Amino acid sequence: MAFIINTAQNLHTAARKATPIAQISSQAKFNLEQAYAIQEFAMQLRYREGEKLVGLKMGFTSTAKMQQMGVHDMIWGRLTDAMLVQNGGSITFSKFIHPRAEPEIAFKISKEITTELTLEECYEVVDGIAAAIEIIDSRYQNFKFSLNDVIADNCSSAAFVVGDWQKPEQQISDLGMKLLFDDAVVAEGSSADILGNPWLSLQAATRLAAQYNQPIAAGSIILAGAATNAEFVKSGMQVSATVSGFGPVGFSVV
Ligand code: OOG
Ligand code: MG
Repeated sequence: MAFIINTAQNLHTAARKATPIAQISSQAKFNLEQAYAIQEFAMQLRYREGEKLVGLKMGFTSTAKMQQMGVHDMIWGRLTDAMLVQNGGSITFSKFIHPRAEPEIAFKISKEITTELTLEECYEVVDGIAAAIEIIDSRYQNFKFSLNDVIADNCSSAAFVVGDWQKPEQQISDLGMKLLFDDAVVAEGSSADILGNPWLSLQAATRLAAQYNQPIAAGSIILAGAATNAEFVKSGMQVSATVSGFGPVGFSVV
């Protein structure tokens, strides 16, 4: 238990001070269950400082991301109100260690979810879909980690921006997705790269949330995972993403 508490505290401090730490797995052996326990404990530290859980994010749901980061499995993390950046707003570069942006799709949940849902049941609990950008910022030096390291670090979650919500009427299984820095496309993919269909990522989120006793409240936001590589942002930049058929989403880095 001391290992879990100390590690959670170190990760929390690293995030607050924007100062990276060494990979945990280079110093200690720990398993997947312990990794999620560290994540949960570190979240308790955020909640104690007043942050509120507003949703969940899925990670490594595309092969592009798995290959970029050298990992082999899906992961999930927690999003708080303090991470939510207004669409068109800004992030302060100095509050991050080495932030990267990635284009995503977000779901808005209309009813509390406490059990694993089927794909058909997922359609019944979503009342909005939007283009989104996730800003990830590993608390580990050089953005290097094992699967358990990144889980413990709340899956590198740091900030996210969501575009205008649209009713979940259109097909989203094969939409063009782009990430742009100052109007130049820096990464491009398709929503089909997200497990073949982003709805399957939401379904996986319900399975994992149920398995880890994390209810998904009505009003929660679920990020389905990036369709492309994540790219490093710099201060002074305008970052945006497009998902065809959806409204634009973007922010500036100051
Ligand atoms: C972990 C987060 C992965 C995604 O969308 O695949 C993730 C990382 O790459 O640091 O958010
Ligand atoms: Mg992501």
